[in-house]
Amino acid sequence: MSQKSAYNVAVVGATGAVGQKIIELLEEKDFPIDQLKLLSSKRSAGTKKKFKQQEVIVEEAVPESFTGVDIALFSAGGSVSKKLAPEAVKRGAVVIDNTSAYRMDDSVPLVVPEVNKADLKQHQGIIANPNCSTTQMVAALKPLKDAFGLKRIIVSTYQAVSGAGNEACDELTKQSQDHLSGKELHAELLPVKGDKKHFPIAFNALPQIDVFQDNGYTFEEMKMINETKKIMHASELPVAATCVRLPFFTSHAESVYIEVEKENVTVEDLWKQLEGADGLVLQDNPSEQLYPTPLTAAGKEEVFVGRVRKDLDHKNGFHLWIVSDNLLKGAAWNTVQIAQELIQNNWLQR
Ligand code: L14
Repeated sequence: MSQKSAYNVAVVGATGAVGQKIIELLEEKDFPIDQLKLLSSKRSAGTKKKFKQQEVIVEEAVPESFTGVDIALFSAGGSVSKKLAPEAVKRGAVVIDNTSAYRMDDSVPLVVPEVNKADLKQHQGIIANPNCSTTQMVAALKPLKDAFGLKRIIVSTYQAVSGAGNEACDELTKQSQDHLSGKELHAELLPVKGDKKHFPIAFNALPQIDVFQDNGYTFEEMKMINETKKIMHASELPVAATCVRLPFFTSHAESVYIEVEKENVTVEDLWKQLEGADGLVLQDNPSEQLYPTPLTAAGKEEVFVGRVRKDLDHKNGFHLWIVSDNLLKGAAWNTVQIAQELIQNNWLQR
């Protein structure tokens, strides 16, 4: 494929929470599109979407949908990606996949452009977009790792409901209304669609995101652990994670503890690295009560960092608070950024 001026782009999962954001970003960023194909399950096919004043009708995603497609952006769940991403690649498309289906596959680059964009060069047709909680954490820690080295990471997350999709948002709304009008709460979806039990998310906190693994960690926690090591090219880096769902709609927040390798590092040293780093915004001033929150980060592309403190007992330890819109940098924006990088660097070709 020689360098084109416009590309045929398919969005798989076009009616989902992430798919919708991808469509908006493609328009907002004036992505060089020749034809846009919006694809979904059979159930959602026929839905009408707007793109650049034009109506686009969502079609059912089938293997033949990818004929002539240059770039396919998948966010319709892991099983759809497993089934259809190879079909898209077979037909010449480059796939950027937003699910966990291929992330830990050795032949698949797992990329946050601010951290490891050179890994894109090695792609063999499929590129994986990391888990939302992982993406914002590695984006914030990258300049610190480069300047001071990292000895360990311990993270606890405070995650928004929209990560689990539009249905989960509806569940939070309904439960909130029911609670405020004194009714009993019904939980059918969260913590995980299809798991044995469900608990209310409204006015609650759920220490389970995705399914449990044999080691007692949830899959979301293991994704954060394994993906962080892969993206940072640091297979030996100790990482521990606890992932918690809270009752708000947008942006994940994270309390992150790190130990740096370099001695005598100060909070000011960390600020200096974070300030002006690619894709980061430092919001850290206790005297002004300045720090990021899920609401202030919602709708923004950047990763916000605040509450930088030195640990009181471990001389190399620091605490940070990292917040970003889970549907943007955590998903749709990182996906579109990867597509932009592929084009700009002429890396679409295999
Ligand atoms: O791995 O439920 O990309 O919030 C990220 C969002 C898994 C589910 C992923 C959620 C998903 C998660």
